Amino acid sequence: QTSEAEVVVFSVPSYACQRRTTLENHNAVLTDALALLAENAELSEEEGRGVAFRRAAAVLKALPRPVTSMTELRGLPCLGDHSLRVIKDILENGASSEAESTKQSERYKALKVLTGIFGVGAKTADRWIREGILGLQQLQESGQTLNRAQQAGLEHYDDLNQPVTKADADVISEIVERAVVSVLPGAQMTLIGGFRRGKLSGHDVDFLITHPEEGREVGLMPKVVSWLESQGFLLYQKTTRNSYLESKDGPGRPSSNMDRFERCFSIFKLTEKERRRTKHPETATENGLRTVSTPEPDPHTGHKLWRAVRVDLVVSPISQFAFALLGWTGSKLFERELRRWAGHERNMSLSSHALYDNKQRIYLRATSEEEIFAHLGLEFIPPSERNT
Ligand code: DCP
Ligand code: MG
Repeated sequence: QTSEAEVVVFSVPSYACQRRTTLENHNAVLTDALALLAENAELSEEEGRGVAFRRAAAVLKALPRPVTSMTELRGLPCLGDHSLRVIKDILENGASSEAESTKQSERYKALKVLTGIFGVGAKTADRWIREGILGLQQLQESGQTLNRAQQAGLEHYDDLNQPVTKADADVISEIVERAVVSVLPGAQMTLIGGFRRGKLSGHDVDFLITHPEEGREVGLMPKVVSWLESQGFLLYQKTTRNSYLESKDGPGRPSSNMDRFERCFSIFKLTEKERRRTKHPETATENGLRTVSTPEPDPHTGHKLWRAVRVDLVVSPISQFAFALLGWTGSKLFERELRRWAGHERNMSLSSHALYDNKQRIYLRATSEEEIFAHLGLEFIPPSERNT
C-alpha cells in the first residue's frame, strides 16, 4: 500500500488547450469507456453530459502514465462524480458496468448503426428508433423519405464506416491538389482535421484551400467541384455558403452570392488506379529503404476496384486563413476548449474566421496559428499535441 506522502500527484491545467496531448495515451481503457459514455450522451442529445465525459477523458489522456489508484486523481481538474465512478469501477473490476451495459443496449446499437449513415444525425436517428426502425434493413423497408445525402450514405454505408488510412488521405491530397492548381494556379491547399494532427486513420479527409491574394479565392469552390466532377471523382457533393458571410452580406450588402460557396461535403470515389498512380513514400526497414506498393486487386474475384471516402473541403480568404487552419485542425474538444478559454479567461470571441476582443471592441489580426495563441495568452500547442 502506498502511503499518502508517497502518492505522486499529477498536475494538469484545467483547459485542454493549455495542455500537450499527443496520440500516445497511457489510459486508453479508461478513456475508451468515458468516450463511449460521451458518445452515448451526444447521440441522446445530452450535450452537457457529453462534454463532461469528454473533458474527463481528455485529462486522463494528458497523464504521463497509467492511473493505478483513485488517490492519484486527487486534485485533477474536470473529473466529476460520474466520471470518477466510472474510473473507480474500471480500476476495481477491470471494466465499467455502465459502459458495458450501454454498449449492449438496443438503443445505443441502433443509434450507432443509424447515425453511421452519412447525413443522419442524432435527431433523425431518435425519431426513426421511436418509429421502430433499429437497423438498415428496417429503414429500407420502412419507406422513409431520405434526402440526397442520406441516400448516398446508405448506398456507400460499408465504405464510409471503414476508417480512411493516411495512405489513402495522401492519395486524395494529390487529387485535390491537382484540382486546385488546375482551376486556379497559385491557390494553396492544406490537409486539416485529424490527419494534420498526425492521426494514422480518420473518418474523413479534410482540406483547407486559399489563395495568397485576398479575393482570388472567391468562386473557387464551384470550380474545384466541377473539375473533380468532370474527372469522375465525386459520388456525392453538397456545397454550402458560410453563415459568417451570410451575416455580413445583410440586406444592405448584396453579396456576390453564387460565388460565396465555402464548404463542400463530398463523397470521393477513390480508385485502385489512383492509389497506384500516387508514389508511395519509402518506408524504412531493417535493411534500409524499400518502396512499398499497393497490391494489384484481382479483377476476377469480383470485388470492386474503388472505395468511397468522405472528403470535406473548406475555402477561406487568406485574411482568415490562420483562424480557419486553427479552427479546422481540431480535435473537436481542443476547439471547444480554445473558444471557452477565449470567452471565459480573455473576454474574446474566437471562431474559424476571426478573433474579436470584446473589451477593446476590435478584431485581432493573425497570419499564423502562433499569433492566435499569443493573442489568447496561451503557449503554442502544435497540431500533433492537440489530440485531446
Ligand atoms: N470541427 C469542429 N466542430 C465541428 C466540426 C468540425 O470544431 N462541428 C473541426 C474540428 C475537427 C475538424 O473540424 O477536428 C474536422 O472535423 P472532423 O469531424 O473531420 O474531425 P477529425 O478530422 O478531427 O476526426 P476524424 O478523424 O474522425 O475525421
Ligand atoms: Mg476529419
